[in-house]
Amino acid sequence: MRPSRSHLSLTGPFCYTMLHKVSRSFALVIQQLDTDLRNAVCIFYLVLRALDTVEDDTSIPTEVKVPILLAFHSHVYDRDWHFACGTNDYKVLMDQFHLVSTAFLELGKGYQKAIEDITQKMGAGMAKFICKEVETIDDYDEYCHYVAGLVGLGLSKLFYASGKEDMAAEDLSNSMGLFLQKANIIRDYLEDINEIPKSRMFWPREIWSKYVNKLEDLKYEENSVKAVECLNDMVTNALTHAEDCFKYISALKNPAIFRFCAIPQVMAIGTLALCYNNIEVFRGVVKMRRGLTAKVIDRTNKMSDVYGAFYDFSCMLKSKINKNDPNATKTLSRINAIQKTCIDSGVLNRRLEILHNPKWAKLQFNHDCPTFHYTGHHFLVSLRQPINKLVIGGILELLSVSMGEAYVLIEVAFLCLYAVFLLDSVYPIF
Ligand code: D61
Ligand code: MG
Repeated sequence: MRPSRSHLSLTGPFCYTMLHKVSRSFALVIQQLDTDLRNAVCIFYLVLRALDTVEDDTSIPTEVKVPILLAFHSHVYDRDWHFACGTNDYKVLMDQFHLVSTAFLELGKGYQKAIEDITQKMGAGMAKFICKEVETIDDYDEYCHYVAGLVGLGLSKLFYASGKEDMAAEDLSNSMGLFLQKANIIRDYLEDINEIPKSRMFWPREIWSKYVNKLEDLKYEENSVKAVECLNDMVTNALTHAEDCFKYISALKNPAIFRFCAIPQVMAIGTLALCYNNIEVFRGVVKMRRGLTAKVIDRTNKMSDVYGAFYDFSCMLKSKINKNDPNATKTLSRINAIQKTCIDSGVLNRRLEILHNPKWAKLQFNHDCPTFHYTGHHFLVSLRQPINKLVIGGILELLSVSMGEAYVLIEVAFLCLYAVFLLDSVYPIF
């Protein structure tokens, strides 16, 4: 008999190449897990991505699609099963699906069972929502549970099966997925509404109907004010999951698993901060820049980094709240709750001491900018490294300022630097 590893060594290169092609963000974090768990998570990803390719292909008729979604969990055991759909790299994944099944069959039985179970539940949930719209906020949470909360549950099972982690609570695992999925659904409004041949709608009617008559009306220029208010309502809804994410992440023991879980969550709060009050969500693609993404990946290693990043991103979000927004109070109270958790953790003490030093009071600039309000304070909070082009670029992007407005920020940056010399400060970031 051949040793079980030999198959994986044949299909392994395909699976990792495929992973890089179909996942812009997850390939990097999956890659840094330890071997055995890395293979399981990679196959888990590819199986679910294939299932999602079926769900996402709006050209497949419902009566064809639903049975495939329902039976998908059994297709992973069948090396000959094949269904052509999707486009570009997703099409290659579907065409070559037998290589994914082959790799799946090489995994340990514990991993296989966990993947099968989640695939079955996700397929059933997706099938349910093929014929049903996301009406209420409960529907929205239910849909997000199927497509992302279940991934959180499955990953917790895989971590436990690897012997590296304790079993996490189900509701916390679910929240990990909901926070990521909601950030995606918010950011992808335009892409989903413009989907051909049929638009895809995940924003719940219970939220958008407060602002417009049809979800697609949000993209028209004459509804800009309502669109941004609706967007802010959606972001406020997503923020409720942040605290469960802290609980989940802080209980992790293995450093590689920690990074794997923490990095996407930091990116999600970054995406929410970027999208908040930003009309560009309805005009084109709003994404964190590569440089900022690279920094998040590089600097998310321990719990204090997570609290620090959530604190910084929520400061930026807070600085964008317009007091005339119908949900301003609600958004502010959710931000304050997140910041309180970060502060109460105790790991930010050194930073806060420095920031609350009275000498910084002199740096409370209040520039009237058309798209946002900020103070020198917020600006300082976000600087953890020496000022350089990347940092300034990242901050401009996060605050969604155009180059035309940038000079104000750059001026503030230099004033801050100047003040540091004047006041002979030892602020550790400089
Ligand atoms: C820790 C670390 C990663 C986590 C986690 C906890 C909990 C949940 C998740 C990742 C899942 C988050 C999904 C958020 C992104 N949304 C999508 O990709 C949508 O598809 C959902 C169905 C397929 C899910 C596939 C998946 C995703 C991430 C994984 C994974 C499986 C397995 C392991 C690790 C991460 C979205 O896709 C379209 C697109 O954005 O391209 C959609 O169709 O709505
Ligand atoms: Mg999908």
